[in-house]
Amino acid sequence: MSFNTVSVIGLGYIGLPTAAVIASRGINVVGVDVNQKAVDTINNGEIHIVEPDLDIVVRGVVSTGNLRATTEPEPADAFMVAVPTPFKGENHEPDLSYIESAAKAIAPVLEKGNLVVLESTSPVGATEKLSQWLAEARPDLTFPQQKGDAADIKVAHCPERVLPGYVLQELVSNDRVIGGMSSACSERAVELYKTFVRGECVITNARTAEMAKLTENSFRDVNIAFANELSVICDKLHINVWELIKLANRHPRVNILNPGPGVGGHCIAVDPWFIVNSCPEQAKIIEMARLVNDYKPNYVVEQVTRAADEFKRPVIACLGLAFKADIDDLRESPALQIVEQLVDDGIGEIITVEPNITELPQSMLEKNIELTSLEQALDRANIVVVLVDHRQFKTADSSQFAAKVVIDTRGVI
Ligand code: SAJ
Repeated sequence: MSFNTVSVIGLGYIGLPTAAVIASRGINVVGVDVNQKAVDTINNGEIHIVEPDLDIVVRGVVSTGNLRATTEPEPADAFMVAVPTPFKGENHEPDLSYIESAAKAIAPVLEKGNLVVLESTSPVGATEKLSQWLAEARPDLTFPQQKGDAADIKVAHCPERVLPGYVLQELVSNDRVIGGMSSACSERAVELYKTFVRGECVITNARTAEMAKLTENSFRDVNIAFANELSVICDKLHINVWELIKLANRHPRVNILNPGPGVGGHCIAVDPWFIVNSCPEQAKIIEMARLVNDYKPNYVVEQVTRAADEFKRPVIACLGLAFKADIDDLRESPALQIVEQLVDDGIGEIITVEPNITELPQSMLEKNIELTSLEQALDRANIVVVLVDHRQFKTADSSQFAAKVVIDTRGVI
């Protein structure tokens, strides 16, 4: 009943660390990705994403031959699908096309006794759809929706829950929610996860597992929206929101998160929409939280615009571009959105500081946005906008900000 070969479909921020950790347990792992460049990079023992220590683990498992990447799926005992699940259109409809493509790609190599696990964060019902797509492609095999525990192929959902920046620790230490399409599916999936997870593997059904993941990220989104709403209220009432939240959190049953310039990343700003899309009439708070958080970058732009009105053509230093502290990931970043909006609106001369990158993305270079050091930025700026609570900003000498107009969206100064 052991796993000799595990195939991980999708070698991105979740798939690659998962593949590497399983390979580090001595299991033969075949990683599959449609991106030939990513496949070549991994086979060279290098990585195409940024995650602390991942390069060391990947180099190790590629050199021992435990991890190999390819663009074409091969037979394996288990398949773990870790592909993107974005949304599309105005109604934030989930886009399951990557899951469908993955299903079509692995179906030809499936064999009786195989386990297929969906790891991608998915709307409720996606695991059933995955199983349906597999069944359509392989009428010679039976699937849980037809045969329950007796099916040839076991299918389960086990949502990833790792925090970018701490992926290698959390992959091993976090508890896992395992939702099989039948009990036998869950049990087989637990066997797989037990090969590398030290946390508890808690069994449920596939739909509940899907909803559990969406619930976790929606909970965080709603809590951040509450903090963001408080920050706007506090501005109006001339109260320091950071002090307020610190005080309120001294209550033993209050735990408010931190306001910021908006919610970024590829999870918290996306996943709640899957719930809203399935139950638009019922998911009122969840939808409102999304709207509050999505409005926050506009509010920051309004704040900066008001401050800039006091100058002729101010130099505005924007500190931080990443979507959160101490990472280099600029995707879906509210900080980036704010900077681009300020440039488009022609509000002064914009300079940026992002200690975690060496070059700005093309879209910013095209707008002639400058990337500079913290010292240079503070030297030149009339207005300083703190957009990310990077370590370098938290430890900066606060007297350097004394003569500036400071808009501190993260409360670090
Ligand atoms: N943020 C705030 N205030 C806070 C906390 C976060 O404004 O108090 C902002 C961050 O700056 C960032 C965004 O929210 O822009 C999201 O950051 P995050 O650290 O809350 O979450 P992610 O997107 O990096 O990772 C989340 C995690 N989910 C939860 O903590 C419930 C992670 O465990 C999930 O695995 C991940 O989503 C995912 O892949 O779904």
